[in-house]
Amino acid sequence: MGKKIFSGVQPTGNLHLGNYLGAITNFVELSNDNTNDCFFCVVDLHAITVNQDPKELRNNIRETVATFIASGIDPKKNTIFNQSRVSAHSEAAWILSCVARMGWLNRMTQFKEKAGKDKEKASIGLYSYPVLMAADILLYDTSHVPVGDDQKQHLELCRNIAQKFNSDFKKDDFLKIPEPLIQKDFSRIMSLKDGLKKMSKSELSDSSRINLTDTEDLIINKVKKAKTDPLPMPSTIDELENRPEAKNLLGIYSCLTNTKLENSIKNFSKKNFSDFKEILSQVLVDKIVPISQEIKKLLNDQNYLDKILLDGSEKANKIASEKVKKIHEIIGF
Ligand code: AQP
Repeated sequence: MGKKIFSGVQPTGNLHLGNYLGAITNFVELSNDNTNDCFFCVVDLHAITVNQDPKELRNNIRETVATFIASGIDPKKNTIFNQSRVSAHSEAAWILSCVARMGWLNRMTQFKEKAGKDKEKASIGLYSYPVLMAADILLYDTSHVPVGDDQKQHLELCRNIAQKFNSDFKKDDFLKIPEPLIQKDFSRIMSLKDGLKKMSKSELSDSSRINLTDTEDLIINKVKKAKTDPLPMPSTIDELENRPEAKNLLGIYSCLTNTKLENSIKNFSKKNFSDFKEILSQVLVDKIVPISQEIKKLLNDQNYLDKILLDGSEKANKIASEKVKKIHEIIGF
């Protein structure tokens, strides 16, 4: 029997190489296995945990769908939809927020990172976001969730919530406990400006990331300017320990060319960063530019993208509303 896959991407613009290598390539691989049943969700309810411009949000929702398709997800074989169209997600999130414990949420490091020093001013949604994520996953009896390494803790919370619900209401296996699917190597792609910071959409500096809509010139320029250190390229894995930028760039190269990190290190050992960067740029251009061009082409046909979301949400709605109905029965509504 195949896997039941669910994963989401926030339509917050600037989808980047981190989203691609950490999550989307995994979505594509899983969706190519016909035995799997895959749900890929544009998580717009998650996006509004921080301020969004309504017009931009609408465009970003379409751009996320276009990115899924341009990366190789077939909308005919997989369910692509946006979360806000399926009201069961918000409903289940409320119910599960009465199951989740404050102590569990207080431990979530992503909230601490995103809220920063000013956590009094962060939205309640940003704090309770992982409960909505748990609802997203649990409504579909998901068996596997492909995510980047930064989501590991949220997935653990989702498992705890499901276990507590099942045990509180003595309904073994009612909420299926999902397994994370995290890339083995380089599950966290770092900023091009700081090898210790995650590559992120919300980072102000555009040169910190390779966007999936970047042109050839932009990619070449960003790689040229990417931070490195003054030493020649490393010649052993141990050397990478204290050289986060070298580790990140070699990791990106290895992921894109399907090369073992050890072999990439061997290939570029003691070379200048500038020689390596030229090769890395070309690899990135070859992978990203066709996706970027396809995204732009798809965005010209908004009706097509809207239809995919409409069809997907109808399918998702049937499954999710049925599950919420059962949850209502269990809890005594
Ligand atoms: N740098 C990354 N490396 C590997 N995987 C990553 N993901 C995100 N950044 C990296 C994975 O991409 C999927 C979709 O992410 P998301 O859009 O839902 O939100 P996020 O994790 O909050 O992504 P960002 O870029 O960091 O957004 P902002 O800046 O808005 O916070 C997830 O599976 C995630 O793990």
